[in-house]
Amino acid sequence: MKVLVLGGDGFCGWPCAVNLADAGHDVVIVDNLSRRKIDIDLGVESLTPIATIGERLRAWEQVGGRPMRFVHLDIAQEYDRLLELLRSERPEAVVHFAEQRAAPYSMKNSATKRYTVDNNVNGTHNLLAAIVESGLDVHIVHLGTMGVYGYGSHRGATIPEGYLTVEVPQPDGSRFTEKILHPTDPGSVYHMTKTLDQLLFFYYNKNDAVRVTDLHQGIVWGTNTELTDRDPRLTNRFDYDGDYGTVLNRFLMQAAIGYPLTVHGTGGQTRAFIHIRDSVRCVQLALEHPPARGEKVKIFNQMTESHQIGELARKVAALAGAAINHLPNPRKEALENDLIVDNRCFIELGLRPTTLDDGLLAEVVDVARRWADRCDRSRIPCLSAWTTRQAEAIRAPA
Ligand code: NAD
Ligand code: USQ
Repeated sequence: MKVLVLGGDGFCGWPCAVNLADAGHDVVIVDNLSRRKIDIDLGVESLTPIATIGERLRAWEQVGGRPMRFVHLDIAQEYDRLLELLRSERPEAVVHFAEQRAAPYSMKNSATKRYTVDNNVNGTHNLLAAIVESGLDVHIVHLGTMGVYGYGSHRGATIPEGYLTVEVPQPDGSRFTEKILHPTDPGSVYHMTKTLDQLLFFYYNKNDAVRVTDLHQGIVWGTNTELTDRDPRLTNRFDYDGDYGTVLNRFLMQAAIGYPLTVHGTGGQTRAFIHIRDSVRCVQLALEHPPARGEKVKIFNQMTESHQIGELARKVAALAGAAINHLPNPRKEALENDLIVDNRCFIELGLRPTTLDDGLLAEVVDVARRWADRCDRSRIPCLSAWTTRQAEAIRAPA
């Protein structure tokens, strides 16, 4: 099928695009390369050396991949070009990765908060409005986040796949049951934009019958897939800096260079995880199992394991002989939370998860140690604070 991959030059989008091309789909990558520009602005680089998008596409063809095309376009700012692209390409599906995805970056200052809201909410809304204006029946597969459910206490309850069945007591003592979108509880401006995306999908699905699958993805770890390993120019990015690096990949890189693992607070926070190989597979499964016209938004929890951050640090430390450092937490988040997640939809569609035990050591040795000399240690600390109180705590002498 013809698929537009919005944000297809990014960490999740690039391996997804090559996987879809390899599976025989006709892929057009759409990206404004803003992620590469943010690296330049922040003065950081991916731990792995990454080729330009032009080099990536040439390399993909040279290793025998089905050719992909690239369109440089800002989906949040260039509505008319986006509409024209939909009209000329007439895709059956659009995979939407094109958002500012780092919580710490979104909390740096009012400029990054405003940019994150403008970019993410406008981009998603432009896509929906353009699909309606084009008159096409396009299936949107959107990368959302597990963070929409929030990381307070769920009191031991299992988080369902998007919808919650509630019983509403009436004044006369009777009750009725209703299926509602799970209440949202964002923990950063970035996560808040994802909760707004959910409402946009809900509305356009109700009003215009736009077909949407929203993937509530956990933290993605790992770097490459079998396909991006085929040629060094296909290598995926690996973020380790305090703004864009996510916790498990940061711990792996820190262990590889002998930097004490940066656990925020007690490390009692529990989060959901998924390997990049499984993330790519899930997107393909979602594309190949679209909702029917008129069906409500499909929501899948795209995660395979939950772990407490402190436990994760101990696992990586034991594996690679690293020390652990408990730091003041720059984020305003619960000291501890429970996280029991229903992820049956993907398992029933045939996902066979890559577990931490399968993949951790290979990631430390093959990627983090291999590129250790490219790491700028001064960029490891997380300096983006959620409130002035957190900012004072991280600046206070140890
Ligand atoms: P990324 O920053 O590496 O990739 C995003 C891509 O989108 C970049 O190439 C960027 O240039 C592009 N982009 C951003 N705004 C754009 C715009 N207005 N127009 C066109 N292109 C634009 O991020 P990622 O890690 O690949 O994440 C992709 C998606 O998956 C995001 O929506 C993110 O919220 C979601 N997600 C990521 C993770 C994770 O751990 N990385 C976990 C859960 C969900
Ligand atoms: N943390 C540490 N030490 C670090 C970095 C992070 O203890 O060095 C802690 C944080 O305080 C937090 C947890 O680890 O409690 C997760 O942080 P993270 O940066 O790995 O993940 P997060 O900010 O939640 O964001 C990432 C992606 C985002 C995606 C989200 C999925 O950047 O795009 O939406 O994971 S989820 O976490 O399920 O909401």
